[in-house]
Amino acid sequence: MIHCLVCNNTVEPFISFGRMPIANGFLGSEQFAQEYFFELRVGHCLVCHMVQLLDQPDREKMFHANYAFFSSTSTRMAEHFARFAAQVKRDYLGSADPFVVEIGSNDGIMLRNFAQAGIRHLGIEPSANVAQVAIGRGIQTISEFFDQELARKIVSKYGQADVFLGANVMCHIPYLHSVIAGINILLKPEGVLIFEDPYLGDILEKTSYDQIYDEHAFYFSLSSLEYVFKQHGLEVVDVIPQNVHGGSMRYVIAKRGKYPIADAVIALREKENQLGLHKPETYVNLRQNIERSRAELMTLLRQMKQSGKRVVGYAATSKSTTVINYCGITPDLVEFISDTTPIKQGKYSPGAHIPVCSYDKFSARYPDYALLFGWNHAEEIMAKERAFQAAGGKWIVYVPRVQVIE
Ligand code: DWN
Ligand code: SAH
Ligand code: ZN
Repeated sequence: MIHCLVCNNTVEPFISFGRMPIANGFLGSEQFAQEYFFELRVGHCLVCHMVQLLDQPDREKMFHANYAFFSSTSTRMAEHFARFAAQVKRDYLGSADPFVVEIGSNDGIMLRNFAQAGIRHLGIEPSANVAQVAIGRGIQTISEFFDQELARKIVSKYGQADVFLGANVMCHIPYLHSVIAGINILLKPEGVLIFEDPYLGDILEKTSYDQIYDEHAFYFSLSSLEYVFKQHGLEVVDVIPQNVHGGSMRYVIAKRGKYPIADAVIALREKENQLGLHKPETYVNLRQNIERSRAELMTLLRQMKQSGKRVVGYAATSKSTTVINYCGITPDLVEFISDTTPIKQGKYSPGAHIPVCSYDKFSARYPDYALLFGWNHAEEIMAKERAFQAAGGKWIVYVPRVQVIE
């Protein structure tokens, strides 16, 4: 029996993706023999309805001084976080000398907007290499894992915060209760927690199963989060859907009774009921959709190979590790993956060991098809790759369904 990370009741497994490597574990050939694997399994809690991983590698195996994801690789995401910061400044930083804390601040993509405005801020980023990039940009950052204990130390050194931020990080931390207890200690009585993560409703609607990988311990919905926050005397006061990372939700959380509850919260509760997020059959349905998606993608890739077409991967995302290893995509089907991140180039993809190459290799000799592993950045990527399409190149995408885009 597996116990829920949130409420300790029984979690019902609904899919296993099999043996998986670390999603961001790009590696050299000399490391192949020692590569780490675990079983990627997901379940749904029958009581609090939190969807979660059943096994997660130790945090130090995922977040360390060679972490491969640098947030600022997407210009659209930089714009998104500039808007996010501007809204926070407008709505929540009215006090005399406001203080903003962000966990998972990475290379400073969000906090740079506060640093540039001279606002007191602190980033908490355990992956030392990306934290160092932020520090180099003049963003105050400490390289540690956030939890309740660290929250106490921060308060004694810097005082309490007006706003506590997290983008694509809350869902990464299995010890959620310690994180929320820490946030409660850190926030001023009128302070707010604002965070965003991929939204479970979007994953179900789009079969975007590649959001499921080691770093993502949780797949949040409003209802599962309301269950958790209630236990800590907090409540969700607003929800704002975000058109990033394939469909995210931004949640605004405050101490109980401090802010009015927005109509959007009531509406989303109702929508989640209709979507059946609390029903086990919803997850059986997701599993069937995932299996269908795999079959269609593999049929397509095998057809390409048989007809002698060149297929190359575009963007060596964390998400691609799940797709590649679950579907069984091998270097004979996808020649290499083009990616703009220097630390990934010259290495091999986790598990399947498809070579990761610089962007130049893609543009020097366009393939017939580019398999878009960065489908969440489709707008940004397709806009800058018009020459590829003009030369007859076609895109393969698999979210929300497997299709070729000419
Ligand atoms: O939650 C997480 C999100 C925020 O970021 C983390 N757990 C890890 C990471 O997930 P991801 O790797 O799936 O993120 P992205 O933003 O979908 O992918 C970024 C990758 O795509 C980078 O390796 C850079 C590459 N890329 C590229 O080669 N050309 C990206 C763009 C926009 C491009 O034009
Ligand atoms: N906020 C950025 C980065 C998301 S990637 C963005 O949206 O682009 C997730 C980040 O969370 C990684 O940089 C990772 O090192 C960090 N992280 C993981 N566990 C953490 C913890 N316990 N406390 C703070 N940051 C954490
Ligand atoms: Zn539970």
